[in-house]
Amino acid sequence: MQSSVSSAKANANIALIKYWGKACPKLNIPAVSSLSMTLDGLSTTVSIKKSEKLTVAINGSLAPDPVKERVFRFLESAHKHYAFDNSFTINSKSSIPFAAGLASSAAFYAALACALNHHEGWNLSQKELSTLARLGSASAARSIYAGFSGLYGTKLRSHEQSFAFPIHAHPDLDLCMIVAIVDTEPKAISSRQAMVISQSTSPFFTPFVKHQEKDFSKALAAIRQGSFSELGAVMEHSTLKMFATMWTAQPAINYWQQQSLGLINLIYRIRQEFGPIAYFTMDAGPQVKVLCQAHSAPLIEEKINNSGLTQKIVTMKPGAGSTIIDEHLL
Ligand code: 2P0
Repeated sequence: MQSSVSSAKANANIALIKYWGKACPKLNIPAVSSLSMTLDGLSTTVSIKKSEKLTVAINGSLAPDPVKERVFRFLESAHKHYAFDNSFTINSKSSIPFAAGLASSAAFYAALACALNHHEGWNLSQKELSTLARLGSASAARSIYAGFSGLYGTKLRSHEQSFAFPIHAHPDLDLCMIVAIVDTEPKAISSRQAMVISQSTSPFFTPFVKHQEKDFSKALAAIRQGSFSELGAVMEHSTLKMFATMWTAQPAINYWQQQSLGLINLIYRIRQEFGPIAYFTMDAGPQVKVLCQAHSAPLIEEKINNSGLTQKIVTMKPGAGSTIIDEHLL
């Protein structure tokens, strides 16, 4: 008998207010609330079907053991909340470079959660789906939703309470994210490991957590009210506080490259010359992401292209949430 296949697609998201550290590693509950933009154009498709034992393939090749092990742990964890036979063949295809700070795990686990829900006929709401995706990768909870979304972390320690929710952006914002690719080699240290080291050794981690709710509320209000410069300013502030916890960890963690700093200085120069039209953020990798409004994008793209600091740039609008598709990889 042939087993049925379920497939889903999800877009990556970039945090404007950063998730860093865990309140509960077992349930993968973030130490802080975070907020992000789901991107149109960096996507992952996942197909699943039942099998005797777990196999995981990414872009046509069997996944390395640590990746497969992590999928196995996600399925075990999901099994504690939903009854199902958790052995699958999983194939995925992605346009996102793996482990380069471009949210490849967010898109993967959002798509996997969505496919699993469909395959098992659980009929989960988007809110429930976000908690399921969070068990795989906390940032994946945010990729369930289109456009902008928030994810509750903080001291809430129950699986059901750490969920993502959609944020309705003011139409005047018309935001774009310019992703400036500096280097797509996989990172030397995973964000999961880097979080543990920052949380357990940086003297700046506690202040980072303490200030997060204020940043989160500020960003939420700025998105709803359409205040671009307030959103950009608090995004940069959140980004730099997250990196402060990495640089002051023991051992110190650094994802930045020379070009990353060059691009950040370029953004400062653009603001000096043209006013508050561009703000940067970065994640666990050297790429620089620039938040701007659609009408300013061509000017900023030109400045970045002329800097000679990037391999390529991709400009993205807010994208769709995770969804079931008919294009199967199995
Ligand atoms: C974020 N990052 O908010 C932050 C900012 C990277 C820097 O979420 O351990 O892959 O799987 O929950 O979600 C990357 O970490 O970590 C991340 P896990 P995840 O987007």
